[in-house]
Amino acid sequence: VSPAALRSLRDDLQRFLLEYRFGLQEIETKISILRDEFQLMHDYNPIEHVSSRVKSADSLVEKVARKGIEADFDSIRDHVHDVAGVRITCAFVADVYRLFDLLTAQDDIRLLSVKDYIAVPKPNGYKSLHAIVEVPVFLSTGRIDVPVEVQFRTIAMDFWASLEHKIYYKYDSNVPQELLDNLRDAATTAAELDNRMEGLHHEIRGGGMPAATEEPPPMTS
Ligand code: 0O2
Repeated sequence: VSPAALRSLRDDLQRFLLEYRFGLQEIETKISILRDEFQLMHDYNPIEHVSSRVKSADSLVEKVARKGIEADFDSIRDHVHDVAGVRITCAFVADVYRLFDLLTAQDDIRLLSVKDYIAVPKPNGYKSLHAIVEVPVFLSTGRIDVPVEVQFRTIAMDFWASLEHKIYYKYDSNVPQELLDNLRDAATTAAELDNRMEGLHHEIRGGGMPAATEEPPPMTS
């Protein structure tokens, strides 16, 4: 491959990833506005922490191989919907669903799919609410709609997921059964803690915030 061809490939990759970075910025702004408004109007902050990332080239290559799809930009665009990812960590489960509702109800957001691993946890104990949303980004060349994966979870779910992730990598996916059983137990304990803390919070605030949606979002994928 000539240096010119390599340079052109690098430029294409940068442009490709840039679109996702812009999509992230749009979602981050929306979340930050919701957070500020809640703080001001309700003297309450439903969001503990927000982090975001554009998938690394390595992780993208690994996913393309795992999914068995063509390694070209069009195919990645069509099949990999978590190139851009935002994680919103809340104190309470009710806030997780509330944030989901508020974000996905916005006019310019299109909800592409939902995986509710809170209502139906993964067999290993993993809990989180995942949504793939499409957000418009306006470039000099016109509008593009960028998919962004938004993960909503509680602090306890986040604590569990980050430890599980570390263990999974430490054992190179071959985690001993005893550890897997322990992790599942810990997920149950984390869920119990979430329930207790939410109960305490309600007692203190007397229901404080306006009621959250009772129904979990419909499952799609
Ligand atoms: P990273 O490094 O976080 O980006 P699909 O695309 O729907 O075919 P996928 O991508 O497995 O399949 O979808 P899913 O189930 O929505 O999971 C996407 C992300 O959720 C993962 O991204 C993780 O961030 C997180 N996740 C899912 N399951 C688990 C789990 O069991 N444990 C932990 N710790 N995290 C999980 P990536 O791309 O795997 O990794």
